[in-house]
Amino acid sequence: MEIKLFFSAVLLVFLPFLAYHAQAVTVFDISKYGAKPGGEDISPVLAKVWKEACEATNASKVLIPKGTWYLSQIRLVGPNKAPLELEVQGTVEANPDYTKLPQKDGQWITINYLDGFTISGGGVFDGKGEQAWKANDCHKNPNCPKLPINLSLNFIKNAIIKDVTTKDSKNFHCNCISSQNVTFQRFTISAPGESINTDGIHIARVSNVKVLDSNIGTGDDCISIGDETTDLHIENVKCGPGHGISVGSMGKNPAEKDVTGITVKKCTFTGTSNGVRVKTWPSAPATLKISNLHFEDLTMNNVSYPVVIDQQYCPWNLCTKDKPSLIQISGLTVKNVRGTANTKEALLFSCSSSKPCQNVQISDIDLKYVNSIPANFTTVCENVKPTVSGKQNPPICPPPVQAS
Ligand SMILES: *C1O[C@H](CO)[C@@H](O)[C@H](O)[C@H]1NC(C)=O
Ligand SMILES: *[C@@H]1O[C@H](CO)[C@@H](O)[C@H](O)[C@H]1NC(C)=O
Ligand SMILES: *[C@@H]1O[C@H](CO)[C@@H](O)[C@H](O)[C@H]1NC(C)=O
Ligand SMILES: *[C@@H]1O[C@H](CO)[C@@H](O)[C@H](O)[C@H]1NC(C)=O
Ligand SMILES: *[C@@H]1O[C@H](CO)[C@@H](O)[C@H](O)[C@H]1NC(C)=O
Repeated sequence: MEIKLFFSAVLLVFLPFLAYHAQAVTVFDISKYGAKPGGEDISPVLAKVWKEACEATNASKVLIPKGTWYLSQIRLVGPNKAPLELEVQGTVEANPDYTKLPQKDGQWITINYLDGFTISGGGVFDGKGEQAWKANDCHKNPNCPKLPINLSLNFIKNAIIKDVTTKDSKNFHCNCISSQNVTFQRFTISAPGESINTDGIHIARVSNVKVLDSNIGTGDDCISIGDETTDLHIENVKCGPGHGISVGSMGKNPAEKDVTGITVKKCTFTGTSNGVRVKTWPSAPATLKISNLHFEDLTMNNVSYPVVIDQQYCPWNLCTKDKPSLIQISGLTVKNVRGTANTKEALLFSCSSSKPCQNVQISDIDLKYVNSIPANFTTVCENVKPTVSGKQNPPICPPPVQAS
């Protein structure tokens, strides 16, 4: 009886181990299913093997081997029945002419409704964006042509995106929307600084997302964070060129939901216009709360504005500033920020007059002006009373200078 029990226990402990080893990963190598490198569109073959891989009841892998592959456009949609990996060893190229996408209002590569998904392989998604940037004036023209996103991940759970590069996307390089438990690791994004509106990763309506050990250089925000984001952890990311890591812009849509739990840690910003930034529009209807933001151990190399809370965000005069933002920011810690800045107002805390920032703690700020320290290197503080400790270079929220 006792011995039987013992053996059952042993079996229980080892069963998962045996099952793991019995399951071979089925590999769908697109080159073995008729895809050819060079100019021929791989999307029909990729769509076909993707369907099979999703149906597989054992773990499977879709492999895009070494070589240069042309992909017109694709939607890789689940559900998947077992863990599924997309291994990209080669370079996958888009058509340089974005008007040639078969689905005009679609993205280049859309990946939806997967649970237990991995992208890996060390390969490159090359969005061939150069022509499209010239057409892009969306930052100032509401009727601008809508450009495709490079890699659009939506409704993804328990996923890892690692060791891939996206290059010269026509618009946002990558978005990750309505997803849970997604880790981006060693994810490289590159586009020239002059490319317009090519946010590196746009993240919104997600929980438990991590961006780790990644290198992001682009023409807009390295990472932009939209509403309904909870528990986002960004660590060891190098950002530049670009506009930094931004929460928002927020406020224009009354349905926007709260953002909470954003950590940006051990990141380096080089030659960017901002480091970390929160931006909300004035005279805008949304009343969401933005809370628990932790910006710590950040290195700035010649950054214009290393830390920015801008509740009067109004670029290109696209708004009026007569009414304050209705968005409450609270629970902000800014800790151990060092390096160099190239504007005199290196730190900007411009909170809303209707919802002053609450529970703000600032410690160990050690920034130098990139050339020499001008007498008025300072912090702008509006509607905020932070708790300050440690180093204060520049002075944090100094009292206004008395007119003599
Ligand atoms: C490429 O960028 C555009 C930007 O609009 C985005 O909408 C689209 O989802 C992206 N495609 C992929 C595959 O990310
Ligand atoms: C799928 O896994 C089962 C065990 O779970 C195994 O018996 C079977 O051979 C596997 N099939 C393939 C195609 O690998
Ligand atoms: C998150 O996803 C990873 C990768 O699929 C998985 O190993 C891990 O168990 C998931 N975590 C949770 C809390 O579900
Ligand atoms: C700092 O950046 C500015 C542009 O933002 C540039 O003009 C300047 O040369 C840079 N200085 C150094 C020392 O890199
Ligand atoms: C800071 O000092 C410079 C001269 O060094 C001056 O041109 C500038 O107007 C000053 N800025 C402010 C905000 O006082």
